[in-house]
Amino acid sequence: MILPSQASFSPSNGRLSGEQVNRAVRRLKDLRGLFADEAAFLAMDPEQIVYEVHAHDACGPVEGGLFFGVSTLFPGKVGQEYFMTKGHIHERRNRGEYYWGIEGRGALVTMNERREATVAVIEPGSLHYVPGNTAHRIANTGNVPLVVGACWPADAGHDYDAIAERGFPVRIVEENGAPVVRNREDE
Ligand code: S6P
Ligand code: ZN
Repeated sequence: MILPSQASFSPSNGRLSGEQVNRAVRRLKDLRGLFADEAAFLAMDPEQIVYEVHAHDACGPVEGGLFFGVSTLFPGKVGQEYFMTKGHIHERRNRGEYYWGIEGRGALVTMNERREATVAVIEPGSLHYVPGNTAHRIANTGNVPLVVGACWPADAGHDYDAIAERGFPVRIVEENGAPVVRNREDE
């Protein structure tokens, strides 16, 4: 039996299209307080789009279901800090997730429950497993949009508040034209 396709995915640029694709945008104003350089942040256009997430979430948030998404994070910096996603931990803490690089270059930053961080380079073809109980965010360290695919359990949920107060322990910043990892303890 041939089932109707609900969406299509472009392997070259990651574009998701179809009726059951949800699109969300996050603008600079949605990321207030995340970047180190508050003065630089306030000098920028708050309506500027920082990233978009297209998700095929047709099954709804059911146990055993899966969601598929593509995040497009535009290039840019606030001060010396690269544009990044808000970052979250899954509401159902033990839910993991796969990420893979499609286009552009960036960093995947994770933080476990002991506040230990890892940073991995995302590039076309890189594959990343984010275990459960682990907060995650991506940063665009290049000059072109960073396009990243993701697949996660439909009932995972997103908890932004749990990490908002103290944030991640590291920042991804440009130094002498190249990305480096800066420990926030050194700020
Ligand atoms: C969902 C997955 C991604 C992010 C997206 C935006 O579990 O990790 O689809 O939602 O990259 O990031 P954030 O932190 O704004 O949800
Ligand atoms: Zn996630």
